[in-house]
Amino acid sequence: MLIRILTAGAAMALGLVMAQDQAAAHASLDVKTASQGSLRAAVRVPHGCAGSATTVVKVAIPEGIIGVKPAPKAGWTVETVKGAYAKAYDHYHGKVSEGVKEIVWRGGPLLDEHYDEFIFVGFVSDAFKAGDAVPFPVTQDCEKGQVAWTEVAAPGQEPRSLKYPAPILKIVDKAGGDTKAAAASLTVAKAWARATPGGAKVGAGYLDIVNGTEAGDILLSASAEAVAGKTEMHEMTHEGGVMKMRALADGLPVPAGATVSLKPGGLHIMFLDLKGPLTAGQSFDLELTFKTAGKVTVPVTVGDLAGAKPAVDPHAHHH
Ligand SMILES: [Cu+2]
Repeated sequence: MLIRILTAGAAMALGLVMAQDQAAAHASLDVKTASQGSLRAAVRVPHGCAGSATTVVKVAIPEGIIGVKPAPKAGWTVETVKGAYAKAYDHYHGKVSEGVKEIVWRGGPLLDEHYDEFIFVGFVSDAFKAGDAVPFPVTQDCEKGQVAWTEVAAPGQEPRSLKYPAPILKIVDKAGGDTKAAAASLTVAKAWARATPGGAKVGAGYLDIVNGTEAGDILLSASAEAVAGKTEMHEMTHEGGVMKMRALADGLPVPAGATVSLKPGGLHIMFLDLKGPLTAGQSFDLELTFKTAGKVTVPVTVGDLAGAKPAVDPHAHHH
């Protein structure tokens, strides 16, 4: 070993450098987590290949990450390798079954003592669920040599034990991914909406708001721009034997520690000026704004749910 012939001081210095390398040496992504929907990430290249300058950076796009586009980069050319996906994925208003599977930036050289980032955008499809760890294998070609950051931890294996780990993107829930809400432990769950008949201009949505914090909060407003021109919070009241509903103009209070359930026949989210029918199986984003927790976006799934339909349908003669 080289270390044997070094002085103690030099060996210590070398050890220190190696320790710093261990902490920051791997190729990585600048974002650690993402939820379903649009993605922007940059591959970080921290050094060359054993001192040699980097001239090629290749990123393999995992199955299920779709609609990928690289950002051009000064001093580098960029090319993509396209191909068929394993299946067709929902992507905004349609389906996609092929796209970019690899990005190759060529240029530089990026010196070993320098650092750079290589940006791409894409879309996290519904092939992933919260908790998934998605590897983005990266290969660096240098003037001399190559480094392949392509190792993926086997089940039960400690990722930190890998010498050349592939950068990992962790998939998180949309609601849980909202840091403000997550920090305050206010969550929204079980969001669904009823399917609507063709010509209907209104629809109703239901969900649970779980306030795990020690302070009361207020749901101030709701928005579902993808499907409705206007979205309100409504409550049901009995007036002279007739059920009526009323917009909660001052918001919907969510007491500390409480779960407020919006369900058929009671509190609900009202979608007005529908842009089209809500069809069973469809999913759309609902953005809720809380006084304290801030914005929380949840996916709403449309069910036909004939059984959940209240005996009296107040919407039929209200709006
Ligand atoms: Cu209503």
